[in-house]
Amino acid sequence: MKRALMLLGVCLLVPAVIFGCRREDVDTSGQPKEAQEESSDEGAAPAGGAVALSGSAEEIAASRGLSPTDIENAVRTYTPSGKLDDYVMFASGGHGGQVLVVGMPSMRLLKLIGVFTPEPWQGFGFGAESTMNVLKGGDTPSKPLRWADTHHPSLSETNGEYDGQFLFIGDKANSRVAVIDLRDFETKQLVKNPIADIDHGGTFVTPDTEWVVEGGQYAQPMGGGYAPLEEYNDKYRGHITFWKFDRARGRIDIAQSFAIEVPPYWQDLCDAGKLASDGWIFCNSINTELATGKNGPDGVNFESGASQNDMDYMHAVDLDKAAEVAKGAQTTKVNDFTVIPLQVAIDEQILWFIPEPKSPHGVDVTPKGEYITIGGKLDQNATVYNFQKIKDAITAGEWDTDPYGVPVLPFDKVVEAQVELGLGPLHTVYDDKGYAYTSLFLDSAVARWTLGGDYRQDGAEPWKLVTKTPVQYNVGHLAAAEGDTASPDGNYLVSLNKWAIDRFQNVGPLLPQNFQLINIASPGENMPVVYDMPVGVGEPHYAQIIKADKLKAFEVYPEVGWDPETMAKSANAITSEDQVRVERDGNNVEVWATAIRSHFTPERIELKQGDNVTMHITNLETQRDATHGFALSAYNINLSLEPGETETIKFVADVPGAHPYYCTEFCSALHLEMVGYMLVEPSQTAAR
Ligand code: K7E
Ligand code: CUA
Repeated sequence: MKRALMLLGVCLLVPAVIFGCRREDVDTSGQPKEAQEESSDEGAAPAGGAVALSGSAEEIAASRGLSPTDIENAVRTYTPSGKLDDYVMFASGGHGGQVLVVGMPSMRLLKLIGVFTPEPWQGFGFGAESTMNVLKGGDTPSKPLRWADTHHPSLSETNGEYDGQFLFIGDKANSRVAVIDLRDFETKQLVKNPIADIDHGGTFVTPDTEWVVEGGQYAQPMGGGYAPLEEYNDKYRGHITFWKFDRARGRIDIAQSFAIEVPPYWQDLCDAGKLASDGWIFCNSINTELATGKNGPDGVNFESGASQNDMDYMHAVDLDKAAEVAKGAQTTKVNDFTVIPLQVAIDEQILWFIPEPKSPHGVDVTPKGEYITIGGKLDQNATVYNFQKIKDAITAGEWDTDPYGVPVLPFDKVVEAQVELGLGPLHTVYDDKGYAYTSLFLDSAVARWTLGGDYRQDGAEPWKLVTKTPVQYNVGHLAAAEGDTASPDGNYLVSLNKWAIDRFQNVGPLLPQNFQLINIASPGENMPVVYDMPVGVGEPHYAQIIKADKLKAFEVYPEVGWDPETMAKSANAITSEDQVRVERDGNNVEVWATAIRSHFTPERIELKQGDNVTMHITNLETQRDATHGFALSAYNINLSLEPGETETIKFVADVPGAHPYYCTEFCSALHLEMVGYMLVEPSQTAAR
């Protein structure tokens, strides 16, 4: 403790030394020695004792039990009020069905975007037509879906660089893809895959965002038909779906999208080639054993049945060729969706298999596109493939076929390196220094290792483990700053950990997740965890991190009367209170209303039970901090009207009564007075 205090003093007194203090106080595990001592001695903070919150910095730190390393880490991440973050992380909200927007390095939650799940604050999914239309786009023909298991967010790219325009995210549970417009950070479109219930490899974009890739997962009879599991090999099929993105419209064009039928292996994660491998898509797979599960005590369950083979197959897809074939006559339609049949994919040399060890997970293309790294959940290695060698093997015509006739390239001919990392390697990201970082699920660690080829660092041995940093715990994905682009930034890495057993206050048996910020700015063995951020909404899976200055969101909508669905001025907008009106045609009533601090116009709306009501409300405000809400409990309506926004609601006035509607944002001193009455006269009274 004395030594800690001494170091602390030096570090605090000489800011330049703060970073110099680091090396001697951190062992190669990346864990601060002082913190280890502290936690074994006295615990991180005095329990029940008084904490000095006044006094010198040294006194406060000593009182809170902070080591010099803790203080360094605080200095690395602390972001004072009013100072903005350098990066913004878009993280999947997992079961929450949302996207989390997090500032980095402060790890402050900036926003939670409703995507697949109704979100009350944004009025997403509570009557506003613009949002109801989005949610309905993600429904099945028979069921409304209002939940999700969001997995992989993907920022739009131009020339392989994040351009800050759009964000996509996949819903594994319901095989859906969402489009979020980063001008207003709102969800604009959900598409439901018409040929499969469930996916996993969504979403990943091509370097110019022409295609949004959604790989499948659990095979089914394609399009949702029935077949007994005894007919699994013949009747069940996997898919890889390619959604065509129309950037000008900001929408996926379903008519131009297509899928490739693939064998009933379980396709897993995907990634898009870039630069050297532009035009290709890579997806790993599991269950090449074609296990079908057990029913009762006999037989083999999936967990062991699908883990027998030493090798599964990475699927390599020639997307340029596939896109050509998808326009032609060799395709079929499944539930009205274009599908390239498996045999056509084989004949046209669209689909290639590449052996990958053992129960693989993750497939991650290097920044310049020359290599592809695969993790193996039951392997100790990351396996690196060389794209040039893949092309050479195709040209050389040396391949076997799998039972479905898909060519399988020889492993030895296409592999570049196998790097022994530890237990349970999953996902890999890259930095600007020639390092790769792989999550080790079973080790609960992040491995840093060297790349070879053009990434090779002077004097460093290529394809070699450099160091491992323990994380807490059960790491899944990693996200690196600008990490999936052609030019990653380095600097920061986030370890997306599951079930943080002992990191936070106990909040009951369902454990928060843990985003751990790791400083990867220094080369070599130094890559410590510097911050923990609990995530209490769902398992986040994946995130992407963009430089903050690439985001150019609207401050307010460009014009009063803006429709966030069309991102243009609404035909139903009115721009002043003079234009407020109620028009009745039989029992169809249309209302044009406004909101401005601190009143709605009109404040009385008189209806008759059974009226078909259409109401357009325009927020006339043009200042940034002037959002108004519109809550009408009797009709389950809850809107958020951002400055300039026009929103439409439609309902049948089937609940008679005198219903107040009010503004839900504390918009002014007289916000509580921002209210109106919707009077719905009962029909029997009307008849009298
Ligand atoms: Cu969680 Cu990318 Cu769905 Cu691995 S996946 S962890
Ligand atoms: Cu408008 Cu409160």
